[in-house]
Amino acid sequence: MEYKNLTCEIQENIATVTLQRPKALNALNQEVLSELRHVFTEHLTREIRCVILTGSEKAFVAGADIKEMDGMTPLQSRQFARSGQLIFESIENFHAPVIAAVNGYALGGGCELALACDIRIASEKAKFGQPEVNLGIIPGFGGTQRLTRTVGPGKARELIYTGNTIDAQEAHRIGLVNAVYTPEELLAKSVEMAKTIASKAPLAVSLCKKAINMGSNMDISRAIEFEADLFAESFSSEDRKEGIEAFVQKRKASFVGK
Ligand code: CO8
Repeated sequence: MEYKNLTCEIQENIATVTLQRPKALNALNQEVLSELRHVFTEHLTREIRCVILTGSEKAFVAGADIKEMDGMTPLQSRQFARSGQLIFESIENFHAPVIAAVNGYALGGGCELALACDIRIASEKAKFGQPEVNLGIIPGFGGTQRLTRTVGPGKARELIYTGNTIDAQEAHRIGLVNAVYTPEELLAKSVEMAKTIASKAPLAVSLCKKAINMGSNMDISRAIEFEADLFAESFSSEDRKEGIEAFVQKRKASFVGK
């Protein structure tokens, strides 16, 4: 598929997906969403060990496309919300970690997209918010749930009810982002983290992601039992044999992802 609204560059086993609709601040219309779905579900293969998702020019994503939403019936808006939610779930459940390198505005659906990623790293210029109440609507791409699970209900309620925008430092303070860098450093620091992740046993990383994602929706006793199941799965891998042998032989492990 030829993408009109994003680019996807792959270097070794790290993919960088850049949203490229700068004239509309990378707002998510149906075409952008469909390209995002394609890249995560069909284009990127099992060889990929980490993905960096970022935006071109001054925005990460300024939200769902307000102009496109304007013409929708309530039923169409529900279908649009639902299809976006399923695409975000495919990012959340992608086999390898996804780092959101938030370069600028991450508002509404843009903040929700960043929340569907495993880790958020922000530029000093990034701005976050759920401004939907300014438009008479609510977050519809998972924001009421993922923001609450990420920063806790107190801060999530404040951001969602007021529609206020916060800067990168405040997003860092409340745990919405892991780190803040200058705009010039953002991608290099994201690649550095991606390379660290990509150097680890890929199946183990993938199972960690599954344990965290699925376990957080279970009660604690079921969740830790689920962790034991996945632990046994990692224990039966070739990479476990290699990792432990390499430790004993005092050499660097070479992982194959099996
Ligand atoms: N949708 C469509 N176009 C947009 C959007 C958007 N979300 N954001 C910006 N644009 C467009 C502008 O209309 C403008 O286009 P044009 O040049 O043709 O007039 C262009 O991008 C540049 O924007 P501005 O001139 O406004 O740039 P500024 O630097 O002055 O302002 C802001 C930047 C503050 C980010 C401002 O553009 C803004 O407030 N944007 C809207 C932010 C917003 O409200 N986002 C939430 C949208 S709702 C949402 O995301 C719901 C998600 C769930 C949907 C569920 C499915 C139904």
